[in-house]
This record gives sequence, structure tokens and C-alpha cells, in this order.
Amino acid sequence: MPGDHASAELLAAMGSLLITVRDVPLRLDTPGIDEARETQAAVTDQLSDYVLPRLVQLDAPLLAVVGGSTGAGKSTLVNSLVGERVTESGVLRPTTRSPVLVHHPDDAAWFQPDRILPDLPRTLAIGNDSYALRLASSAKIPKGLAILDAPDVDSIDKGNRDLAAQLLAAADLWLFVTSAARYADQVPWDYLRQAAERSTSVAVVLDRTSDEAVIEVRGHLARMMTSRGLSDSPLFTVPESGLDADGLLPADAVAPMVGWLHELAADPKARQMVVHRTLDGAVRHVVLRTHDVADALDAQIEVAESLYRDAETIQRKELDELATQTSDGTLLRGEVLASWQEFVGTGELLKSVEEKVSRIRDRFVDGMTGKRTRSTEVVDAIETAVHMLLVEHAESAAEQIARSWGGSTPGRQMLDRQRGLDRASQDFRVKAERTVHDWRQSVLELVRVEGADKRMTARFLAFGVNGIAVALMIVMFSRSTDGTGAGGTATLGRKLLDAIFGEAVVDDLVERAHADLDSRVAALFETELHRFHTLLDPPETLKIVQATLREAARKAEYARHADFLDGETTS
Ligand SMILES: Nc1nc2c(ncn2[C@@H]2O[C@H](COP(=O)(O)OP(=O)(O)O)[C@@H](O)[C@H]2O)c(=O)[nH]1
Ligand SMILES: [Mg+2]
Repeated sequence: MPGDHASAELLAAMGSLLITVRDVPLRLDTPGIDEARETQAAVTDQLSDYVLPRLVQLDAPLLAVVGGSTGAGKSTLVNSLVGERVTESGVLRPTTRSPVLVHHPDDAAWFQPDRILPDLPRTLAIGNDSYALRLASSAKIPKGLAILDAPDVDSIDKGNRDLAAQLLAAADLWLFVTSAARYADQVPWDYLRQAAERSTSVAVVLDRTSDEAVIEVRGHLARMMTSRGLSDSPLFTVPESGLDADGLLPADAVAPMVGWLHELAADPKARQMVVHRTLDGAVRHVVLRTHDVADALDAQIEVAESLYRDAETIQRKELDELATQTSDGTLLRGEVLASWQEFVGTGELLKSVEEKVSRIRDRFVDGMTGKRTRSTEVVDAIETAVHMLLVEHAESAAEQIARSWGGSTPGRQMLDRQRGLDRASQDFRVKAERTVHDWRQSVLELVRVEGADKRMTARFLAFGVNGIAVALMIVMFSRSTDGTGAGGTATLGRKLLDAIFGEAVVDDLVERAHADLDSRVAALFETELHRFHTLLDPPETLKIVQATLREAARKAEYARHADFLDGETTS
């Protein structure tokens, strides 16, 4: 970034990276998901707390965040660097305490909540609200520099630890404070390693070190810094000394640091270098971590696909069985068979069908009304039987899917979100009833339309639309049988239909009636399956999210190169 302005490309790329990463759904509890969610949150925070606000206002004051372990002397150091008591120090440690940001009075506007750390509330009062940033202005701090006294990185309170991490992630410069007693601790070094990895600008302060220890400790610490990639970072030593009445260190103890900070504040070019180094590192880092989030989507996609597939396979199997059972004679039993046999009589119907038209008219017109009534009974029996079959398969599908999903952690997690998925939905019976009834109406309509030009024929009149529709249903229910057994009685229906419509038309009607039932049933079951699928992000969507994420990361990396590396020799 050669000038004071970030390019529009970089800004746009970072903006869309923020939105893309923030909105990635990582819903399924796949192995390692906690880490992925943390990464997602860290990238989101880093972009919105620091990268974006910083890119928008590259000339804002340099924000130095003082971090380090408990009791290292951070607050005392901040007060001493500023030259007056601006933040509370002390051995008595409330578990919560607002971090303090000290700035020159003229720089106040830069630290309003719409700027850096936008989600962190601001307060001007000294208080115990740990999740608020206390703004303190002091004329003693140079313009162009702000110092933030952060909570202990190793605080026993998780809220404080998290806040410390969040604040350090928003820093242009870390002033990392350690002491002779603590400088080898693990937690501070975890931070310093991060700083080295991200090329965050950092100065290390060896605080509260006695004259006897200083040579040895300083040497050791310097070697540790070098071996951990921090050889470029300045190392300041603050000798252990008595504090004055305000709790401040003697001026000469902090003079080298104060001098360095004042120089930095006064030199826009030096300040810019510090900012750019940290900013470039932060951008590089969020790009890398974005790829980690994208990687985590692999497992999400895999699991979502398998849960989707399981549910779909089970559902498909139930629907296939249903399609078979509505054509293999399964339904031609019990009430359906009895009422149908009663309706057609014992062979008499068949004979009459084959007799001459005039005679049929003679025989059947009288009985027409009675036949129609009975045909309604057959249809009712058919509706009931089909309805039962639907309910049976819906219950079976739900139970099997729930059992299958319950076999994996993410599947169980989804089931726990919504109770009752091991049963068909509560309104399934009512909806199935309507489905079957609608199908019946549709078969009637089929017969009515196909028979439009035959409506006045004797056979048509004899059986009526209802009676012919019944025959059509019965024939359909046994279409895949060989005509023996229960299907045998359907032969009568077939002959009747053939006589009215002709064989080819009957084949077509049977086909259409069955296809119509299949599609209505499929739609009905679709909403059942939907109950499971809505718990998941569709795998296809997740794949698009993943591709979008990688593309956003790629564009961000491009923009970083164009912006930071053009005109600068550092990387
Ligand atoms: N004598 C002396 N006391 C110090 C020094 N630095 C810090 N302290 C005291 O050590 C305690 C913890 O210091 P503080 O600045 O609150 O550390 P923090 O937890 O890192 O913010 C306080 O009681 C300070 O007064 C120092 O250099 N000399
Ligand atoms: Mg403190």
C-alpha cells in the first residue's frame, strides 16, 4: 500500500470476504467443528474489528495495545508511559474491568464506536463492565498515538482472556509486557508466535527486572525472540523500581520507550510502516484462515449429503413399494374386494356386457340407480384402503429415516432440534385423505372426458361415470397381475372397459390413472421428507458457499498483492 489510501479493490475484497465468511453455515457437529467455528469467528472479528476500519482510515492514530500476563505491570507501565494515572493498577484484581484506551483529546473522534472495534460498547466512566471500552483522553500522550491497556492474556476469567485476544487483534502495534518471572510462560509465547506468524508489529517489554537479573534474562529473552521469528522486534527493558505516589515508575525507567513511541507518533512514514506491516499480515492471515473454513465445509458437505441421501433412499423405497402395491393386487382384498364383487355380481355383468346393446339397455337401465349407489360404496372402500396404505408407508419412512439419522452424531443433533420426526407428520392423515379423494375426482374426470362421446351409449349409461371409474381403479390395482387370484375379478372390469373404450384407450387410461396417483402421492410424501431436509443446508448450497468462500479468499489475496506489494519491497 504505497500511499495513505487503500485501493477500492482491496476494500471491496475485504468487505465481501467479511460477509462471505460470516455467513458460512457450519451447523453440523462434524469432527473438529468447534475449531472451525472459532476460526470463522476470529476471521470475522479480525476483519470487522481491525482490517476494514483500518483500511477505511489509514491516517487514524496508531493504536498500541499493551498485552501480557497477569501482574506483569501492564497498567503501571501504561500510566508511566502516558505520564499520568489513566488506568487502574493493583494487586487486587476484580475479575471484570473495562479495558482503557488512552488518546490525545484531538484524536477522540477516531475511537468512536463506528470506527475500530465497532461491536465493543464505549464508556467514559470507570466501571466494572468488562465488555466495554473505556475511553480516556490525556493531553500528555502525543497526537497520532493511542495506548490501550488490555486485560491479562492468561486471566482466570475466560471473558477477560477473550477480550484480551480481541483487543490485540485490533492493534497496529503490540506492546507485549513480560517480566523476569514470567517471560518463559506458555500463554504469552502462544501470542508472540501468533504475532510472528502474522507479522504483526510488536515490541516486547521486559518489565520489573532487577539489575542482577537483567543481563541474563534479557539475553535469554532476545534469543527466544530470534528463534521464534521476532528478531526484528524491539526489546525494551524496564528496571524494577519504586513507584511514586501516583503509582508511576520513575521517568528514566521508561524514557527509551517513551522516546521511541513519541518518535513513532511524530513520523507519519514510520507510523505507516508499522501499520502496513500489521495490516498486511492480518490480511494474509485472514485469507489463510478463510481457506481453513472452506476446508471445514468438506465434512459438512459430506455429512449433509449422506443424511440427505439416506432420507431420500428410504423415502424412494417406500414410494416404490407403494407404486407396486397399487398395481399388484394388494389392494384387492377385504372391503374393496367384497364391495367390488357385490357390484359386478357373479359373472352376470360380464355376460351382459357381451350381449347386444339393446338388451343391455333393457336389463340395466332399471337397476341403474342401485348400481350407482353400490359403485360409491366400492369407491369409498378403495379410498379407505389407499389411505391406510399411505399412512402405513409414511409412518414407516419416518421411523426408518429417524433411525438412520440417529446412527450418527450430526444426524442425532439434527433430530434433537425437532421432536417427533420418527412419526409421520401430525396432519398427514388429513392430507392423505384429501390426496386420495382428489385422485378419485381426477379418475372420475378422466372417465368423463374420455367418455364424452359415449355418454349416451347404453353401457355408459348402465354403469355411470362412477361405476366405470370404479372399474378403472380396480383394473389399475391389478394391472401387474396375471389375471388370476384376486386379480381375476378385475378381469370383469377390464372387459367392461374394453367394451366401452377399446383396449388401447383402456391401457392408456389405466396408465394415466396410476401415474396420477403416483404423482399426487409423491407430492404428499415430499412434504414429509422436507421435514428432514429443512434441518440441513442442502449439499449443493454448501458447495456453492465453499466455492464462493475460496473465490473471495483468492480475490482478497490478489488485492493484497496489488495493494501492499506494489511499490513496496517488504512482503
Ligand atoms: N515496585 C513496583 N511495583 C510494580 C511495578 N510494576 C507493577 N507494580 C505493582 O504490581 C502490581 C501489578 O501491577 P499492574 O500494573 O496492575 O499489572 P498488570 O496486571 O500487568 O496490569 C501493582 O500492585 C503494581 O503497583 C514496578 O515496576 N515496581
Ligand atoms: Mg492491569
